[in-house]
Amino acid sequence: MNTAARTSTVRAVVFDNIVDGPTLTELTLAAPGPEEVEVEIVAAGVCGSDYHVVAGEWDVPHPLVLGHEGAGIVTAVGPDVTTVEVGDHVVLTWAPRCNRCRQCRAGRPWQCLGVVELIEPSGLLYDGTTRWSIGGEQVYHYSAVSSFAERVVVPQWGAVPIRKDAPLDVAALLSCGVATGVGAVTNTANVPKGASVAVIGCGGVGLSIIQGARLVGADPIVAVDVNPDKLTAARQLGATHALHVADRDALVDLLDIAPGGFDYVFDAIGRISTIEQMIKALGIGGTCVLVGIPSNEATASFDPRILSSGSRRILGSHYGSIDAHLDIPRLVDLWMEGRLDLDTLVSKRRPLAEVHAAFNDLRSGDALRTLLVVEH
Ligand code: COD
Ligand code: ZN
Ligand code: ZN
Repeated sequence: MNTAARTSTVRAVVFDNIVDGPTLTELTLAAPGPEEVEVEIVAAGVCGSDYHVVAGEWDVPHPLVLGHEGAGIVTAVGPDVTTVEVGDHVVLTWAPRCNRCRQCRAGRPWQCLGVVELIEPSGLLYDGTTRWSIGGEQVYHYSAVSSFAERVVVPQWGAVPIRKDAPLDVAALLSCGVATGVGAVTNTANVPKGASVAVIGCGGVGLSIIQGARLVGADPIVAVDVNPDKLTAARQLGATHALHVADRDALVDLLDIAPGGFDYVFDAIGRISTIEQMIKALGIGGTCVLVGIPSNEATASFDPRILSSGSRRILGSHYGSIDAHLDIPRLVDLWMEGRLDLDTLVSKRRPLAEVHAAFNDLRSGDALRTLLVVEH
């Protein structure tokens, strides 16, 4: 049933330029169109890609409403919606499959071409328009999520229904960082029990890789970071070894722990010099999984013979190769069973009005994850 008929006024965090920075503003939100749903946001996680935008490092259509991690409750549905109903609890995903493209048809919705070719570059929804405006001027969506807001309109496949007994504030973390990290282990690399694993970079994504490695029974699980606080969290979440690499060569220490090299190494930084070290840390038959995205035009070098002569592999992992509608509810179950720890990842909770402080938490490395909790 189509429950949508109205346009409403909503407070949301808008970003236009680095001088003004992110600003909490009143906007007009149009009703959901065909195959779209309206969601009242309970909480939004502040993740690295939001920071790249406000730091002026990524050029995206603007002004835009920030945020790409969030969870909430469906408040209205547009025509032809088949996936959710009003009242459903949902986790938002920035990969709202089009169900039509070659990647979707091949069962790879995390690589949906509709998202890559239309949603991300245009800042619009699938019909080529935006639901956001201020005084008649259009404001863009961010990856069809824009979760730093009281309410949003998203494509129906951008709202993943989850069980209603799961706390919706913490569930917001499942939108991006946790799914990206755990999925890199369970889906992209399919790490088997007993495999040796090293993870370089223990932010929200790297810590989720560590949790994924613990869930599949990897051993040892070596966490590598420059920040000792991140290593403390890594130990808590399943790392068997922690390497602080402030002024040392991680490679030497890594090979002390696994003299023949590792079965799996994960990069969760996107830094060329560490990626090159990780490739050198691979054992025979080992796999290097690249999760971080380096800066534009960066290139890495490696000796190609180590791949062919030792059956080594380099894999790219985008959004943990997850099918959001299958894997996010599974992650919720693991969390509710006490097997996946999300609460340790939440360092701070702030209202939308403290969005500047929330970005400072991310920039300074003081917080694992800050949740923006929306007061209704
Ligand atoms: N050696 C070891 N650790 C380091 C080094 C170094 N030289 N430099 C930085 N680190 C550590 C930092 O101390 C920090 O703990 C960690 O690396 C990076 O973590 P965060 O908190 O800055 O970032 P995350 O975990 O939220 O995200 C990391 C990514 C690499 C995944 C992210 O930056 C990225 O590239 N995102 C794009 C890819 C992606 O999947 N995006 C999905 C949407 S966000
Ligand atoms: Zn993210
Ligand atoms: Zn598609």
